[in-house]
Amino acid sequence: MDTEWRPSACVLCASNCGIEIKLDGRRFERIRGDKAHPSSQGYACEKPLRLDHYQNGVDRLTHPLRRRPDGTFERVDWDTAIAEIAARFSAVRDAHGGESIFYYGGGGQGNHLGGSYSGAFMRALGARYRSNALAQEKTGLFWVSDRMLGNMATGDFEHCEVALFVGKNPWQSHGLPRARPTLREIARDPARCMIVIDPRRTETAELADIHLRVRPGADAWLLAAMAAVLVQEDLIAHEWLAAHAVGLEEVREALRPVPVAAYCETAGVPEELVRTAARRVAAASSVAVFEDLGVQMTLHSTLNSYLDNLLWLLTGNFGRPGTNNPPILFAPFVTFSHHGPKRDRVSPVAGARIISGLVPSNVVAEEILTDHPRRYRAMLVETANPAHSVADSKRMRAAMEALDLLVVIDIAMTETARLADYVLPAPSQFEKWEATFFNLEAPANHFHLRRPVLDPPEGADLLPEPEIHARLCEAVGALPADRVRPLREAAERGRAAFAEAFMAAMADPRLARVAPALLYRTLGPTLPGGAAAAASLWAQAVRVAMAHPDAVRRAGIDGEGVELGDRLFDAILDSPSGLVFTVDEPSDGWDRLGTPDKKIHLALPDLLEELAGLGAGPDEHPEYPFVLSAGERRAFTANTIFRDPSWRRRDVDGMLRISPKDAAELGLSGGSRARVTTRRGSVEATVEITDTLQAGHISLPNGLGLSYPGEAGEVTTGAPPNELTASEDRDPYAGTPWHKHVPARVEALPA
Ligand SMILES: Nc1nc2c(c(=O)[nH]1)N[C@H]1C(S)=C(S)[C@@H](COP(=O)(O)OP(=O)(O)OC[C@H]3O[C@@H](n4cnc5c(=O)[nH]c(N)nc54)[C@H](O)[C@@H]3O)O[C@H]1N2
Ligand SMILES: Nc1nc2c(c(=O)[nH]1)N[C@H]1C(S)=C(S)[C@@H](COP(=O)(O)OP(=O)(O)OC[C@H]3O[C@@H](n4cnc5c(=O)[nH]c(N)nc54)[C@H](O)[C@@H]3O)O[C@H]1N2
Ligand code: SF4
Ligand SMILES: [Mo]
Repeated sequence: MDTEWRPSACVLCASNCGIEIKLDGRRFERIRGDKAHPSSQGYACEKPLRLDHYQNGVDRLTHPLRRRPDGTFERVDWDTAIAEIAARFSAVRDAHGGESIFYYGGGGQGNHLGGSYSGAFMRALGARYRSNALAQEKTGLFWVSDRMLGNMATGDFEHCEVALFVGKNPWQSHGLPRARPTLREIARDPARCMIVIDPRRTETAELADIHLRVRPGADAWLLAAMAAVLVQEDLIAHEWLAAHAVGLEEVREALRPVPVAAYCETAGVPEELVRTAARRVAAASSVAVFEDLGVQMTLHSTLNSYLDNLLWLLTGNFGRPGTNNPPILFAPFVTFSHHGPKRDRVSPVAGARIISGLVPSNVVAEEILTDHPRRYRAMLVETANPAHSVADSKRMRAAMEALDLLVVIDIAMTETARLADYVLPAPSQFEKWEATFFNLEAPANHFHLRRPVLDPPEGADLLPEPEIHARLCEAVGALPADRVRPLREAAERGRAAFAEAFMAAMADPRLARVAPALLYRTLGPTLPGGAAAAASLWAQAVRVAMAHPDAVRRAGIDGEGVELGDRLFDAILDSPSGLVFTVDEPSDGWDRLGTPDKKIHLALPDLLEELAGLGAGPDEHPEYPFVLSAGERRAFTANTIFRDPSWRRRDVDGMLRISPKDAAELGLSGGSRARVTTRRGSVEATVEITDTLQAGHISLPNGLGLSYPGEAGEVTTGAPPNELTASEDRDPYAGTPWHKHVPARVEALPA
């Protein structure tokens, strides 16, 4: 056995904890947290111990595949695949315009390096529209934060006095550094306080000082009541707001008439507890907030995000340690443009609002299944499984089948890959250079460029994503050899010569649009240890150094201008466990407000109007008496990153959770089978009776219902949640789905 511990990172959630891996041949023999990782510092939960099921899954792709007319796949070589794909995308562009080519994905939980190259090929084709999973969870919050702050903010849970989790269960889903020790520290300290808003008594709620056990879907009423308590009891940070915010009067006017007692009743939470929570937030020296899918995927989700932001802004919890601060993103995976010229874009068919460059996932099928002249005709999917993960799988499958061309880049034979005309196989995240762009920490932020841990399997014919995109660019003539050569030569002469030549080349828009691929082909080959895939990071390092030179120097990197960026880039190449790349001064967050007047804009008229019009409560559906949360994070879920069901030690087929009262009424016992039916479809599941759920609320986990080769052929384990969801069930502003609020009924099945 190999005795070497190889540094890498866990790829199962956005925390991307540093890990070390010991190999036995190609098998992951042992895995432990990497103490040298600047963010996780040796912490890891139990899930990465099972990463071998990702790395060595039996449905890994080994060769490029092309669909035959009869629907089966045949192997083709890369030259054929690239040439045919380039020709077919070009034909779609010639016939219908580049705008008819759609891109979905670009990064899962831990792999964003490959996606940083995809824009080159898409821009070369003239494609303009894209989407990914962020457009079914975070875009409502992004839109609100963009308008209020011109940026986003992340909570500092290490230093906060009060931690507020809204529809977020970090004990299971993580998302903050060293989640479990951090939660335990807050729970243990009598001077600190944890407030959880969740209909379920989650593992996090068990640790909380205050659990506001909201009725599913009634967060808007609860959050409105909390914000109203701040205004009506005059608990707001007057001086701070006078110095830093505009629009306070409109907000106070909207919150003054809110009937707190009635709204608490609608929300199903005792009024006194709501007041206690609001007063605790107001009294704290610092409050950090994390809102997640529980409010982002339910009714009024964009309004929820707005009210949630108001809670911490009205109490002055921004721009200090322990509060909420805008992180310096190393490679921005989200852009904020509301206060700039690129605002107010909409999708071509449905006219849906494009937020942070993303078309809502829920409208993609609608934008294809139509005879509208501007419909999407071709699609490139990379590191995503939309046929499974987007609402309304049936409709999504029909849409993908209706395309003239579907190309999928993945490592495994997914539900989406099965529908493709071409499937392009990439090495796993442990077989290539990779990085996460989910660097969301402040005041100190980190970046981790991961090295390959092992080679791709012998005999497999795989290409990393940057190489695929560069070849596709070349095949459509977007990387002319006579323009590449001089830059390549400059790179050989050294970084200073390269920087100068590259900046000059960027004046040519045809080269600028393929900049990542150009970097890969020119700077890439000169990087040490085969790190060509890191080339796009050079441009990001230079950008960060130019925009935030003091923060970079505080992280211990010296220099000025481009040279500072160069040194940062070299430090990244030289830090196999990651490094801190920026350190803020406490007040730096204010400089990063993207509003033109550098003030916080409190009043959003359209959302204040929605607030004023909140009805008597979430609608009831007599035929569907339950609210189903379709996609709960549990100990044994990890999106669709693990396809092999045997990675689950417990909850193997993802049980249907239901309250004791409902189970008794329906004649269900633990371990029995039940059918869940919604307006869109029906699935069967094994029952788990638990008093952590309130009556009327049921839940199924996310990521289940994948098919995987078993001894006797393909086996599908558990219920695919999006067989139950409908694409029109979405937020009116952001188009984000109501996965946490699917009207459903349940029946017992015979044993
Ligand atoms: N174990 C595990 N961890 C993961 C993932 C995974 O698949 N498995 N996926 C990762 C990803 S992609 C993401 S986006 C995050 C998501 O992380 P979370 O958002 O924390 O995950 P969920 O369990 O989907 O939803 C959070 C909570 O919302 C609650 N909820 C349901 N309905 C409502 C409601 O009406 N109001 C309120 N306030 N709460 C409600 C649920 O009870 C649940 O506890 O997790 C990441 N981490
Ligand atoms: N009903 C319901 N639906 C949901 C949710 C829910 O709670 N309920 N949650 C939503 C959320 S928050 C999210 S984030 C999405 C997640 O859904 P998706 O965005 O579709 O992504 P994943 O399920 O994470 O799948 C990642 C894909 O990347 C592939 N992959 C892994 N490594 C590599 C690599 O190195 N290169 C390439 N090219 N591919 C690779 C995997 O094989 C897998 O196919 O699901 C959403 N869908
Ligand atoms: S917290 Fe997330 S990234 Fe860290 S080890 Fe667990 S699943 Fe992996
Ligand atoms: Mo997600």
